[in-house]
Amino acid sequence: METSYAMHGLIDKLTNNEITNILVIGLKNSGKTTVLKQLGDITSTEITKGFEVEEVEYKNTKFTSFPMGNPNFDKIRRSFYSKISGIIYILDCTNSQPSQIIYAYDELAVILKAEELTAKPLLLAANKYDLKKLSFFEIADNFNYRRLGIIRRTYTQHTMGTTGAGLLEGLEWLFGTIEGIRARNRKVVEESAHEDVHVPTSILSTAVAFVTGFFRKP
Ligand SMILES: Nc1nc2c(ncn2[C@@H]2O[C@H](COP(=O)(O)OP(=O)(O)O)[C@@H](O)[C@H]2O)c(=O)[nH]1
Ligand SMILES: [Mg+2]
Repeated sequence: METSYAMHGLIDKLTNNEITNILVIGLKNSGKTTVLKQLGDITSTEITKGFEVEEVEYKNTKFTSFPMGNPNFDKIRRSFYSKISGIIYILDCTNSQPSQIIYAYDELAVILKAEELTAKPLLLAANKYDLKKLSFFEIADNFNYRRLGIIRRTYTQHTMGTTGAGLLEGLEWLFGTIEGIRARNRKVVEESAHEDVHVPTSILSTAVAFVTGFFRKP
């Protein structure tokens, strides 16, 4: 499939062999399975009746999709959160009834409250735009991005699960953002490693100077 080849090139370029887990969520029928199929071969596991986890894996990158809207399964989904680097939320653009889009928003907001997901970048895939295209304005009007997390990076992209249109652009943003976060974290680690060498040495040399000074006294 064309999208998966292009996507694989993107992953090769951006993930530097680091393990990357992407959480794919969306209400029933939003297009999760259809989108995943564009990314590669799906492995599907029925954890319990009516609860299916789907995975697409390419090298060190794994997309895992969980169903929503059933509190009984929240615990299973949560156990996966600490490994996640980024989130794709699939929104059905044909759900243009205000009550539907508010429901989609509320369900997402509940998931994003999890501490482990703070600051994880969110790609909002406004799917099925061939059928009914909610404008970015209409989406933004209903999706209160500030409430979804002030420091979270969010990007909205129109997609078509059936053809893969828009997916690559959205993933380019998501992987680029994840890589940016990693690069910053590496920098922080390097800087603090530098401080580690500096701070104890100065404390140590002060202590040594004090002790040797003490013993040198007649
Ligand atoms: N027209 C159109 N239909 C889509 C698109 N994406 C998914 N669908 C259809 O929406 C239905 C539900 O999709 P599915 O992937 O099963 O949703 P899931 O429940 O979230 O896994 C299926 O009939 C898909 O063919 C799209 O972009 N355009
Ligand atoms: Mg499905």
